[in-house]
Amino acid sequence: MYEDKHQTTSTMDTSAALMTFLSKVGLENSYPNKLTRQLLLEINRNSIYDEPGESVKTLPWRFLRQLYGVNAKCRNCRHVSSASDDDFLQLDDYSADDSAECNAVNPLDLILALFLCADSFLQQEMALKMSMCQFSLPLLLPHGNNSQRTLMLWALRDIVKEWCPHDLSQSKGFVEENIVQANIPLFSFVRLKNCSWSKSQLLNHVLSRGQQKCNIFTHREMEGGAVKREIANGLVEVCWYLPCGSESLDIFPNPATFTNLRGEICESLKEFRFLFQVSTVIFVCLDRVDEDELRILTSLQDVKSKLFLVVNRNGENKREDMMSVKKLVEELNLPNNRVRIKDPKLNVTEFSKKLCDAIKTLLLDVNTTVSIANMFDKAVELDISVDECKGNKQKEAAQQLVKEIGNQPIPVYKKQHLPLQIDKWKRLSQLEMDKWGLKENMSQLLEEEKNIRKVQNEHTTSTHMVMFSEQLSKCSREKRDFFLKWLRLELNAHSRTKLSELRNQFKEQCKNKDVKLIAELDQALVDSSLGIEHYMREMGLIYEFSTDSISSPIAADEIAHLPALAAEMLLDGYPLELLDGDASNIPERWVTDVLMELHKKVGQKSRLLVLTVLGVQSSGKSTLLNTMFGVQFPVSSGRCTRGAFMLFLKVGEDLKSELHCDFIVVIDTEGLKSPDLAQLEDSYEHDNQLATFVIGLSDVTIINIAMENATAMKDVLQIAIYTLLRLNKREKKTVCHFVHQNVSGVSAHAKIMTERKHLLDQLNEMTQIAAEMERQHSVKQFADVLNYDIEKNNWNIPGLWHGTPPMAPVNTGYSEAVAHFKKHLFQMVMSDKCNEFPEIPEFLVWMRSLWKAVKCENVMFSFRNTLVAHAFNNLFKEYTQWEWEFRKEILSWQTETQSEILNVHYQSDTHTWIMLVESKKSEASEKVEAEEKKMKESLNNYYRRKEKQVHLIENFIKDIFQSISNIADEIRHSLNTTLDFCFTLKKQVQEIYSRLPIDIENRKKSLLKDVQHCTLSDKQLTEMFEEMWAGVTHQHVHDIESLQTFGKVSFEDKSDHQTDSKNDDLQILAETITESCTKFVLDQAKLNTHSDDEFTVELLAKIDQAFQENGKGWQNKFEINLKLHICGIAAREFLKMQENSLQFD
Ligand SMILES: Nc1nc2c(ncn2[C@@H]2O[C@H](COP(=O)(O)OP(=O)(O)O)[C@@H](O)[C@H]2O)c(=O)[nH]1
Ligand SMILES: [Mg+2]
Repeated sequence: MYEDKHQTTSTMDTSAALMTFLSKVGLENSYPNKLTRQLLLEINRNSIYDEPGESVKTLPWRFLRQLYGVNAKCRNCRHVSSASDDDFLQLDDYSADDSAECNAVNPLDLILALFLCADSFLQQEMALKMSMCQFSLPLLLPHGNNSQRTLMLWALRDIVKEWCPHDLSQSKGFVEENIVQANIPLFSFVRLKNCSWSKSQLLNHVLSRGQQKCNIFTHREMEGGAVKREIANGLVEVCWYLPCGSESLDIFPNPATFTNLRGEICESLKEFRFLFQVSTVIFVCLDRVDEDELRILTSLQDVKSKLFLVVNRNGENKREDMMSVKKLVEELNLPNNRVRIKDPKLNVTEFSKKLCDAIKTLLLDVNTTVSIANMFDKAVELDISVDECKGNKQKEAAQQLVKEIGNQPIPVYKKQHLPLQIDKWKRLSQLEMDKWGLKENMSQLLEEEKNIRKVQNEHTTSTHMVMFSEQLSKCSREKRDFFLKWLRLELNAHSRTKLSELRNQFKEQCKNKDVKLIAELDQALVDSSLGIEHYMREMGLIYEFSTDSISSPIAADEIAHLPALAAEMLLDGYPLELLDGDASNIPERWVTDVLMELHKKVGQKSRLLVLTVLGVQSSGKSTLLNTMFGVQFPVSSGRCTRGAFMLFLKVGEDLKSELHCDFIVVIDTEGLKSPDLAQLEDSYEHDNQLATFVIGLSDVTIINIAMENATAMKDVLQIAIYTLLRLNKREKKTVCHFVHQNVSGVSAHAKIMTERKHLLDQLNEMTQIAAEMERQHSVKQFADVLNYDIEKNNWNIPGLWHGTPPMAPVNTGYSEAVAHFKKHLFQMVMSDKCNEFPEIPEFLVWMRSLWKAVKCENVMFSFRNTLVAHAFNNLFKEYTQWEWEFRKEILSWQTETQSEILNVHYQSDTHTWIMLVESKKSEASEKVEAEEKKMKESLNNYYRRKEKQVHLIENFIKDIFQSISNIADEIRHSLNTTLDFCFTLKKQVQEIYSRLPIDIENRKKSLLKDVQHCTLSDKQLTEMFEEMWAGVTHQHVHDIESLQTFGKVSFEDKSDHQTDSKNDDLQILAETITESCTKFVLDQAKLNTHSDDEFTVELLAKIDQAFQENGKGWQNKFEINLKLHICGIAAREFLKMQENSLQFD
């Protein structure tokens, strides 16, 4: 009875106190749960300039922003007026002190208020960032649902920790687990009314023994800690002790959970009861025991095994106090080792050691462990609400999906359920690239490509994909968010064991330097990862390959609606995969349509500033972006997803005009190969391609360098510069910032400067070589290609952790350096007054053409760096010369032979020709063989010349020999075809000539028949005869004339139609067709991808189509003339192009 009354009044008091506090800090309108993470992702003045505000109402926002930048200083709640408090002796002015007090805020109150105002997703993110700062987190939140205390299970769901228990440390193993799911002993700390020490401070002392002192719990000695708490009593906080595996650093060999109840137990009986039930041991801190407390404690069950008293012998009435403690101990029959008494002679640090030893002993014979997830039922039983409900539809859907994966290995599962992204898609990308190289037969490539597209289109969508896209498209936005979050959690949990095992092996092998195994493990890591991004990728591919005739269970209109869905998700802050790094391919249609939808959704206001980060894998790129922008790119120690992901961050109204853009697009890249892997594969293609593409795409590129891998970065940069030079398309240069990780600001400035100069010198030198190769004489240095200033664009960022993880908090130096970098980066963008950023449609055009160009430059990407490329280029120049001689030789032989064949007397019999052609064919084959041999000889000789740095390109020699053989094969094939063609032609001509006399005779007869029945003048007769004669001869012989004579002057229709107006119309038609076809010819000539035959067929088809579209009503002659005219133009353009390309090479 007493308890209930007590609780009701206190509930009323506290909710009034809560509202007062919320309005004091300006959060009254955000309560309950109205703040979203989207609010914090906006780029605005406040998010860039982190300055204390004027009023106490700015505190929550500043806290959140700093927390988003994982700055552990965020708990120092200061605003301008509190910061300027002075400490003058104010003996007689007590009122001034009061007003300062009423404007001050206890950090714990602020954190609690923010948790109460945040929505489920923001709560999770706050918890995640707080745990990175090693802050305690709320476990039981007072004033939650209907003023109830709430168990914060959902809010902690996202936290994953790694630790190394000592029994595993021998095997170098570690445990990686979702912290709410881990079964760990739980130690709770509570206090009685009379307790003269800060148990939070005591706990901090205990937990940071062994390492630097850290303030896990806020306490009275901290900044703002002395301010009276207004709402936070009844809050239960939680933190974890996790061993790192080192005996000298770890205070306990195994993990342990610690909770801390704020306020005395009498005021929070429910919380206390809950803790008592779930804890392994509960530590009660006290000076003395009051009567009602005695009653509460003695009424508990099983108290002997759970209770531990921590007594401070300190008060004025020491004797009396100790008597009350003694009474309690006797009543509970508590053994001696369950009581620790602090002597006034000991200070807190010394006492914490004793307590630490006691806990260690307790840990040794623990037999009850508990996970937070398992507290659910206990909470419900005790009438404590939980922040996630049972029977949540989205959770069930996600669980169902993951359950169905079952024990299948992930690679097998992916093949079955996400088939579009497996080999075919990869092959398609390879085909695309081969098309630009000179590797294989074009028509074969095109055919294969067509087939793959067809197969991809006909794939029936797997049941899991149907389920996935239904959950995304049929639910409300909030439900969708929940589904995706659950799915991510479930998938991570599902693959965690396997992945962490692989990662462990990977780390081991990196030490052993077994490169082959390393590469295998790297591939296994990629194959075994499964995340939301794989489902999203599949969704994109379903769209990419869909045509109107689809046979998938997802209906056509639903597929059509996918881009809108993805655009919505982009605006909600989900990343979009731009470049699929597993397949090195971009689903262009998908990306284009998604971004165009987004463009529509934002009312066509979509100027984009693109910012990219580039660096070796696991060099902290994602961590850097997450810290800078408060985003959540996946962070892990081994690479799982490859490629580039883009995120859209809105720019606030206050900055749009200064930044000249509406969105900041942040692109995170997979990371270039680590040196371990680079040794193995001599193919640098993928890295170089990725780097060039993202640098070319971005306005700002951050080059992330950890000292140990600067060389790898340098190599990639060179190739990127080279390619960018070659592409030479954009007027505006990408701004380039170098971020040096793990370098503190003060460390030997001079030495660092020398190193940077050295790096820049090398880059300059390479740029010069590249510029020389590309004959771009205006380019003299690195800064001519990328916008870079050695003084201004270098940033030092100290190490991420302050101490040894997992107990180390994020180094404040790290977060401040990142915030500083961010501020200056944006200031530099703003200071450039002539910045103009493209809107989405323009960006897309650029992206597509860049990607195409990057694919064309494929050859370039196989080089490690510019020196190699240079050496190769020199060889290539000579190679082209040899090839040209080869072709020239064959061509002149061919022309000669052709005319020889055509000139054979037409009456010779077929047999003679066949003999002739056969002998010519074998002559051709000998000719080609001889030339091939000559060319290979030249190559051999080249490799014997030392001055050409041939040692750099030794590993290419096999390929080049092969490509000479390929050329020979190709020429042989084409020669044979030409000879066959000659033969056919000759045969046709023969037939025409043999038919000619009969033909003339027939026509003559019919003409005479006509003449007999009509009266025509002589002139008319002559004309008719002429026409007939022309008809007979022209029809057959025309096509033998050389094309060179056609298309030199503008087209004139020589056929005569009935009327002038008809002639005018035809002239216009002819000009239109000529114009459109010439454009087509020029485009094709530039691309230079088709063989001549293929191209001519295509061109003629195009002309035919144009004729068809314009009806009929002209003579065949007109059609033929126009075709000849256009083919003449085409022939000359191609010749010109070939000459150019020879000159260029
Ligand atoms: N020691 C240390 N670890 C870091 C630093 N930056 C990031 N990490 C850790 O390195 C791992 C890989 O980081 P991540 O950001 O995923 O690297 P990415 O592959 O380049 O994106 C993570 O476990 C990070 O916590 C750093 O400066 N020092
Ligand atoms: Mg990353």
